[in-house]
Amino acid sequence: MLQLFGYWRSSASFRVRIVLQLKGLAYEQHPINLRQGEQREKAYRRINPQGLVPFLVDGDVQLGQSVAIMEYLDETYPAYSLMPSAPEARARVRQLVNMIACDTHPLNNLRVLNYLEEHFRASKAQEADWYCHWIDETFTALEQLLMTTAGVYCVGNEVTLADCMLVPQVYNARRYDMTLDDYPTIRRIVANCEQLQAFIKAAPANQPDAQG
Ligand SMILES: N[C@@H](CCC(=O)N[C@@H](CS)C(=O)NCC(=O)O)C(=O)O
Repeated sequence: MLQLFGYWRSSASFRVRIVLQLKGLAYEQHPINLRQGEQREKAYRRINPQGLVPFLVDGDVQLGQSVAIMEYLDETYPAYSLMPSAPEARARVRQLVNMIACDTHPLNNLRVLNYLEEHFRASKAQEADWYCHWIDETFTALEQLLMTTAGVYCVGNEVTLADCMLVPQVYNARRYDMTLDDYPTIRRIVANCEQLQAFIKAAPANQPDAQG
């Protein structure tokens, strides 16, 4: 069975859980408690030297990085494909994926926030400002782009990897009480995704390691 090392509130783990659920793949979860720093311990670094979640084990295949994992799953388990077939639409999905994976999430990761606090004495309020600033930057551009690409979902009327990225990023925004009033298209797409069982089952609150 597939093995997923992750954490309930990790948005990168959430992305992978959505893909697993959409494809109906059975998997075993191995929670790594990020708040307790388990990701940095030797035992976990032996599994993933980068000390980050998620991490997937599929037999002999051992893989870190959520986007690589999602693409691997999509290519290895093609039922319920999460990429369109037309090159332009595929590129569009990748553009949206990268806006979140490369230009937003890394700036707001736990280790980045910890570094701001430890090395620059950032207060919790400054950290929140930083966090929301980078989400706003991307969501402003994303909103414009989605107005031209979206149907029911980010690109047309089928769920793609872009939706598997967007919903966890909106989860992060909500954790910081962002209203998302300026992003009606993002809100509409996320509401559509959140009707699907796969997104509900993959949601942080529904994970075995979820804490109140
Ligand atoms: N680019 C990586 C990012 C992974 C990542 O940063 N995961 C976060 C949780 S969402 C993590 O493990 N953080 C631990 C830390 O910052 O110490 C991916 O997409 O998998």
